[in-house]
Amino acid sequence: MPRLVAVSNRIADPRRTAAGGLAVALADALSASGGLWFGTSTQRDDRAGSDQGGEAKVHLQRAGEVTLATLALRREDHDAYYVGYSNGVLWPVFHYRLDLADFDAGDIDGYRRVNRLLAHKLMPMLRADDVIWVHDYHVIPLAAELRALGSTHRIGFFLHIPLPPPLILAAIPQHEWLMRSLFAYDLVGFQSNTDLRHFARYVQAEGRAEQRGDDLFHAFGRSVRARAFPIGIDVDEFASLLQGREAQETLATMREQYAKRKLLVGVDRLDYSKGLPQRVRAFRRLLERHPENRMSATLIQVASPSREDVDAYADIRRELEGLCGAINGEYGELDWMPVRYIHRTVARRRLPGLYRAARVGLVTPLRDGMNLVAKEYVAAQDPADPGVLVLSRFAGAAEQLGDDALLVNPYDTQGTADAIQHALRMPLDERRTRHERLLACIREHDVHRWHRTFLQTLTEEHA
Ligand code: GDG
Repeated sequence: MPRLVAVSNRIADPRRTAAGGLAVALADALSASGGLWFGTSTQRDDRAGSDQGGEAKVHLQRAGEVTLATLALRREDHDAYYVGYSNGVLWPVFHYRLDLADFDAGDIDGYRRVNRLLAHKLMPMLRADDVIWVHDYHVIPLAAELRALGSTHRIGFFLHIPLPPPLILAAIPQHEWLMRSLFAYDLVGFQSNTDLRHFARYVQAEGRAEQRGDDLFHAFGRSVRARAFPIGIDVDEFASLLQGREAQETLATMREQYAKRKLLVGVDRLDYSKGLPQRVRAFRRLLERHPENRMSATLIQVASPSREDVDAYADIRRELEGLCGAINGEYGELDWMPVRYIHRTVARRRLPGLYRAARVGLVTPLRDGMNLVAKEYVAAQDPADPGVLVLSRFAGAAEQLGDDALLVNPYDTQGTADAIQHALRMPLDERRTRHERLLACIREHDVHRWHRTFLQTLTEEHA
């Protein structure tokens, strides 16, 4: 079996629960082949020098069978590559938010420089028959940089976030260069069929690509295979977390404190793509139009801190905090607050207990590659008395879960409020039937299947 080398901006120690399902899943794939996981470090190192790396040394650490390799960047490089270009240009545009993209500040030179540096540092660590799997928008040009250094490895890429339609993508001044660099991969994976269609339309229109067969695209003198590989969670890992002490404690506390209430839960990074102000407005509309929910429906919104060095994130935080304060001021009673807003990271071991206590799971992003919280919420429910998932039609997860979740348009405040009301009133039979199908779906399309099918597709043409 060839060794697997995974590359992503951040890496996580898979032995720590806090790392989450993706790290665990990647670790499974990496452990089986004694693999290497390479990414940037949270440390800064001003000796890192030019794009060839100067004095910078890769830091190596063993985690069971897996080797973790990290590179510290210069502050200036990190700011240009991560804050400026990745999160100031690519993240907003790929989530259809041209209004939030800062094309001037987004430093393309820094993005290129860091990708070249990563390739220079990775290349000497590679063995001839390694298979390389590159993750996400921070490192799109990595394969092109590796090829420039002579790599002939099988290299796959998975985009965790959505790919927007061609005309939105075309707003990025370097769109052609970015998309052309995808053709240095052997396989490109997207979260959904919608993203895949956007890719096909883009390369046909802008790259005059020829599609050969179902998933093979030829353009820019190279061929690339592109497919949808919807990511999932590790359902059993999540179920076993639910049995743990912290989750059970959280569940018991919630049940005791909210014995007479109906809980709704939202768990998101505090990100403008997650539609948090829209969600709180819909909840407020629910209380306004369906007053029987007052003194009862309680929204617990965990909004974990994220990318606080990017301006747009400070704005969304202010807006959300203002809205939560206003709704509590207007509707709150001495013994009932409609919204509990928590701007901290809740321990991962507690999350399943929180999900299980909630009658409604609110997953209403404005745009999302997949959204794993939707799947975690389903996995944590009691099949005998499950809660209802209210899901945005703009989450990648809607392609899989859309028939059995209550689908909403998060921009439609009234429509979302009505769906929440429907969820709160849904009879047990219907809740059970929907949940059974949702659970079967997330089990079938779990994270193990995701990495297995991706890696099989990446390596199969090798034979
Ligand atoms: C990107 C794409 C795609 C959240 N708050 C806390 C916490 N979380 C955990 C959740 C979940 C994960 O973070 C979030 O995953 P999502 O999929 O919902 O969203 P992104 O972080 O934006 O991820 C997304 C994903 O990549 C995978 O491909 O699905 O579309 O945007 O696991 O539970 N975990 C803890 N405390 C929190 O407060 N411990």
